[in-house]
Amino acid sequence: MSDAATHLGSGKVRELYSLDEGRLLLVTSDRISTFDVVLPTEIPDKGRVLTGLSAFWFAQTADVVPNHLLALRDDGRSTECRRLEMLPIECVVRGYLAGSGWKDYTATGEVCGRRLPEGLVESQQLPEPLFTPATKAQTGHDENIDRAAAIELVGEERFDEVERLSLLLYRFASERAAGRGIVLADTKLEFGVDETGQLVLADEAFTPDSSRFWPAGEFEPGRTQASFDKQFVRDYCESLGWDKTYPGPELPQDVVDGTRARYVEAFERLTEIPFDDYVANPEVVLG
Ligand code: PZK
Repeated sequence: MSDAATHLGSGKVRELYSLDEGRLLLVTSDRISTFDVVLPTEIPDKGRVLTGLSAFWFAQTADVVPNHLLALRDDGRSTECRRLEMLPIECVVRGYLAGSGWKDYTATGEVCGRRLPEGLVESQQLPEPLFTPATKAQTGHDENIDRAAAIELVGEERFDEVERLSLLLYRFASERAAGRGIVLADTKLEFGVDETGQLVLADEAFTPDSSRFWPAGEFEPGRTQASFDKQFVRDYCESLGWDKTYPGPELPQDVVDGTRARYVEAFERLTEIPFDDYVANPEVVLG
């Protein structure tokens, strides 16, 4: 890292630094969270998998929308990014009914002010992908908001633009994932605006931390789906009867190894690049 870098902030598993006036450094750790708690045990290479996948999707979608990626560092876990003015909404797209979308639907029959058909079951594929924006909560959970509330935050023109781009990006990534045995149930995208007023895709894109990845072979509507990446961790935590408050449990070696293998498998299925090739030269994901 540049010795002049100053720490700007921390996500649950990532750190953000300032490199200079126009550039940031985003570092993705090997930390893992489950049930919203960061665990004391790391998953080796998880940060590299997430960084490599994100860079892969940025490269694949560069003709759909410009993105913030400037450079992928040799460590495979840090990226230099353009510094943007971030929009104050999370751009969520849901192709399937899970998480807060399912919860809101069972309570109201709606998600983000959009009425859905009656009788849908948990994890069911929606008639078409839905753009379901949310506010960015500083602490606690993001709150789903309707079109009018999102327009209050970003303006109607920007709203229409991020809705169109988010749906295009989701369709692109979910089609590729489906062909490789992964259901991309939903995803969270973040956009910023550059000095010329252009919309730019930022943050991470189509990683298992920003999206729900489900193994297609086990998909079965009417129940909660297994997570492609975190299921061993969840099952182990459930087996302990842990109350899901801080601090979380240490993970045993077999859970660590199995989970690492699932992250690497997701990387290799989606990119069709051997993970060892990425470690040797991260730029292989840039095409
Ligand atoms: C930015 N975050 C969230 C991510 C954290 C926090 N290109 C950009 N320009 C300006 N700001 C951001 C970005 C990006 N990406 C992203 N907060 C600000 C975040 C990772 C770690 F601590």
